[in-house]
Amino acid sequence: MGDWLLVDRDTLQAVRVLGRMNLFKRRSPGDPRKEQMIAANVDTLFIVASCNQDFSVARLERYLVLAHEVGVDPVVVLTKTDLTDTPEEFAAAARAIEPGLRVESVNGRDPTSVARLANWCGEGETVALLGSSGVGKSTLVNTLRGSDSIATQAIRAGDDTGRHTTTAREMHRLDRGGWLLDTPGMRELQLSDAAAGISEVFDDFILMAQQCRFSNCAHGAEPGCAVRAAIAEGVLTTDRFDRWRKLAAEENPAVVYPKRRR
Ligand SMILES: Nc1nc2c(ncn2[C@@H]2O[C@H](COP(=O)(O)OP(=O)(O)O)[C@@H](O)[C@H]2O)c(=O)[nH]1
Ligand SMILES: [Mg+2]
Ligand SMILES: [Zn+2]
Repeated sequence: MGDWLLVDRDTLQAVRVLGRMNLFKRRSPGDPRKEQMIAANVDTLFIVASCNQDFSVARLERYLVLAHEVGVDPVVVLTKTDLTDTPEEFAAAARAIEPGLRVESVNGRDPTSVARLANWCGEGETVALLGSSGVGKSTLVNTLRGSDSIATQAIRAGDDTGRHTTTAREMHRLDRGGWLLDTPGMRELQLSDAAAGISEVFDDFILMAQQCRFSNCAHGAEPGCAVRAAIAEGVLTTDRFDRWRKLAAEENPAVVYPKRRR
C-alpha cells in the first residue's frame, strides 16, 4: 500500500512501480524469515497516543525508533485532551523523549482542534497513523475527512454489536489531496535492523557510552562506566536506561547484556 505507479495514459495499465522512498515492513507472522510489506512512501508518521492511563513513554520511544529506522518524519499526536485536566503534562513527557520532537495535542472529535494536523496532509502527501487500539486513529481520519464513514470503536451500552475495528488495510483520500493510511498492520511492526533508529532516539546514551573506559562496556559494573556515572548524577535516568537496553536487546538478540555483578 502506498506505492506510486507509472500508468500508461491510454491503456491505464501500470507500467512500473516507482522507486520507494521508504517502506514499513514486518516479519511475516507465518514465517519469520520472510518480510511483509505494510506501507510505502510515507511522508509523515502520526504516532498517536491518548492523554489517559494508556499513555506510555516506552511505547512512544519504540514507535520513534521505527520512524527513524524507516526514514519517515514523526509527529506525536496526543488525543483526548478533552478528557484530562493536565494535557500539558502529557505533551511535556512526549517532548522530553527527543529534542525537537513535534508534538501536537488535539481533541480528535473537534474539527477545529484537528485542523492543525492538516499541515502534513496536503496534495500528494501520505500520512500513516500508528498507535494502539482505541487511541483515536479512526476518529482522526473521520475528523480530517469531515465524515463519519469510518467505523470507530465506540461501545454503546446495551449494544453488543457496537464494537467495530478497522479490519482491512485502509487508505483514505482527503479533499486537500493528501492520503491517510490507517492499517492494523502498522501496530504489529517489529524492530528489525533498528540500530540506526535506536541511536537517534537514545543519542544521549550513545554519546555518554563513548566516554566509558572500555569500548565494549555493557554499563553494568565495569570500572569507568560513564553511563552509570551519569545515572548516579541524575543526568540520565534509570527508566530510560532500561528501555534503551530492552530495545537494543530486541533489535539484536545476539547481544546478551551481562547481569550486574554483586
Ligand atoms: N473524548 C474523546 N474521545 C475520543 C477522542 N479520540 C477518539 N475518541 C474516542 O475513543 C474511542 C476509540 O477511537 P477510535 O478512533 O476507534 O480508535 P482507534 O482504535 O485508534 O481507531 C472512540 O469511542 C472515539 O470516539 C478524543 O480526542 N476525545
Ligand atoms: Mg481504528
Ligand atoms: Zn559503560
